[in-house]
Amino acid sequence: MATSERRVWGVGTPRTMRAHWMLAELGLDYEFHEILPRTEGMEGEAFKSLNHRGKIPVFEDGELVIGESGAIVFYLADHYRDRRSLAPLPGSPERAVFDDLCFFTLTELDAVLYIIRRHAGLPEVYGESPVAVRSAGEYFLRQVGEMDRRLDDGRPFLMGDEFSAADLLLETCLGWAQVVGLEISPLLGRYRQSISQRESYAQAFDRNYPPSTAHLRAN
Ligand SMILES: N[C@@H](CCC(=O)N[C@@H](CS)C(=O)NCC(=O)O)C(=O)O
Repeated sequence: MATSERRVWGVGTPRTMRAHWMLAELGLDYEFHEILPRTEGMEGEAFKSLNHRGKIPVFEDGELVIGESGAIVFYLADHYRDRRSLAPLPGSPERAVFDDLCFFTLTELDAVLYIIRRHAGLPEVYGESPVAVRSAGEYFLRQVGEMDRRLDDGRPFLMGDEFSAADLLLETCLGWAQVVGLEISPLLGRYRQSISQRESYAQAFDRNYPPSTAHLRAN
């Protein structure tokens, strides 16, 4: 496939980081557009024709166009598994555990962080709500304890000895939590530290966070 058939729209946020990081883990070439949330980049006709949600990331692979970062991660892991295994085989018990961890991360951690982002970081768009922000922070810290318990047996990664896309999703949430001032446990801090030393992480980080996005780290 020609490089130009794979394309990521969006940089500067934990959600866009997931697409860039998966592509880096798989060693796939692609083009990307440095579109930031709520900027004029999102108003371009080419982007709008692909995406009516007004959200980044958006990912194209030939005729395929998808937007949810979790779906992008799952698609890349499954479609390109011959390059490298980042998720157990669909239908296997291991995959059920993997899916459980990924959906937990997306619905119990990511979605909760976005409450903080909307109601503390973007009050002019979504309204100010200190109660929602405080309660989301407390909820996040309670729920992320589940990941502490899972890693407490000394395993380096959520699925055991091998890095998987579940780690990629969790790390993007842990980094985001720290940016919004939530204090994760020392164990999760060490887990983050070791995962962020991956070469593919550094590559994706450089793409996802060009200097112009430093102020937007948690968008
Ligand atoms: N559930 C979606 C969330 C996408 C999303 O909310 N993206 C943010 C940036 S991280 C965005 O585009 N926000 C624009 C807005 O809400 O105005 C995903 O994980 O991809």
